[in-house]
Amino acid sequence: MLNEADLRDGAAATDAVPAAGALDTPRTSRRLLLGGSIAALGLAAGGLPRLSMISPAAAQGAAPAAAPPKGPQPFDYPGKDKGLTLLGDRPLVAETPANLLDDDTTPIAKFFVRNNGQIPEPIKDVDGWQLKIEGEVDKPLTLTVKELKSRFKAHTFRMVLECGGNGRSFYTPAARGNQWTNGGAGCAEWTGVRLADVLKAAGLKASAKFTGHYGADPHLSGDTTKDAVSRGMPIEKALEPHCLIVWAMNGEPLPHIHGGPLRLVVPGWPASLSSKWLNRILVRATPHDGQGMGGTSYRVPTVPIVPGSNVDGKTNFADLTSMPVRSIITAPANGARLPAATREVALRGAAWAGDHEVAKVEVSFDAGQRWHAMTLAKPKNRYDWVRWTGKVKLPSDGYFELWARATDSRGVAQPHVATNWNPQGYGSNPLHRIAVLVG
Ligand SMILES: Nc1nc2c(c(=O)[nH]1)N[C@H]1C(S)=C(S)[C@@H](COP(=O)(O)O)O[C@H]1N2
Ligand SMILES: [Mo]
Repeated sequence: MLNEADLRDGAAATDAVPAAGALDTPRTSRRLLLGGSIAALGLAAGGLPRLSMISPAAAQGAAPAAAPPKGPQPFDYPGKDKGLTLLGDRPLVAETPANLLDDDTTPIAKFFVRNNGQIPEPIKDVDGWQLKIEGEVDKPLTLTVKELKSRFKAHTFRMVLECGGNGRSFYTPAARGNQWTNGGAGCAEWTGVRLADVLKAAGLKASAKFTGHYGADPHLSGDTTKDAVSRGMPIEKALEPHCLIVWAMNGEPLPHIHGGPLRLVVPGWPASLSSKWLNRILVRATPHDGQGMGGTSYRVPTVPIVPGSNVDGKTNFADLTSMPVRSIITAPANGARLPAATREVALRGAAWAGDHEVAKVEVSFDAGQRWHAMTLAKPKNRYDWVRWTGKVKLPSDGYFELWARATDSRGVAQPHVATNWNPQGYGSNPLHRIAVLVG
């Protein structure tokens, strides 16, 4: 039963440190460094990443303090941009700061990394890598990458891949898991064959209602009886023409860290469905029960719960399917200092909306009192993100926050604060906020 104490506990938990095991997260650094001005807005501090880039002291010309005691850790990995933020090293997880998502197509070097288990040994015989299709099919198949390439038609689509937990750090109280800001997403050109074509080649039985996906990465503990992650979806989603089994990313062989030789790309839904190092698809009559299915994993309340509640997800919870609408400002960067007397500020960004389309993107420089429409570019194909551009005209020099808000094709906009709190923090999409200082 709900009582006042529950509510107070929830509020008190606001300052809880992130889940054990997480490194120093952006959330932590925000808590240490945010000034009073953000609190005065009455919004969760989590809404504004790394505002500390403009501290009052720095603005007054004081030398910036030596490295803050805690803060985002740079990501040092072969082929990856050092500007990515390390969220955890066991398993290896890194997100892309919004200003590094300024390319129309996210370069591999800037693409976020999320692992649940250990990273498998590099694979030498890429063409010989095998994928099994089993379960509720007439003819179970074992296909090598070479056979996939020769037997089926290849397609290339530019599509967003987004972690189900993207935006998690904006929840109050903190939800369990990697404290993503908005950087658990990227948009790449994926080349491969349609999952539907491969499933049809195996022959779906009338009982084929769900899939279960398996990859070759060992469980974090090394326990060989467990999978690192193994998620699945309804067959209708699997049969969508944009669901691909891919071997190339941005025209290059799929990098090992992104699941090469072979991965699934299930666009619009949590990226945990997009199995890396893909070696088996099980077609099922019943919902999949692998690692990462059930309970509070990738599941959200169908009846909103009190933030901070300790629930098991067994009742009034459903799998997160379409990701919610989200926009990001990719230029200027949060913390940018613009020359004195700058009035017109050119903005660039991206927006996407899971299974839906982006209908509009607006920006406010006065904390949402007035909104200004941005211009949307045409996406290349379904599930591509929308790149947007526009300007705002600032009234004076000084400190401004720029807020971006996207609305999807159903008329659902990003909320001002993360909503529908759940224990593992899925589906958090408050509007994106950056700060700039003019003069
Ligand atoms: N085999 C395997 N596939 C996986 C994962 C994993 O841990 N193992 N993580 C999933 C999750 S939770 C995400 S968000 C995406 C991340 O893909 P990326 O590392 O290529 O960005 O991969 C998904 N596929
Ligand atoms: Mo994820």
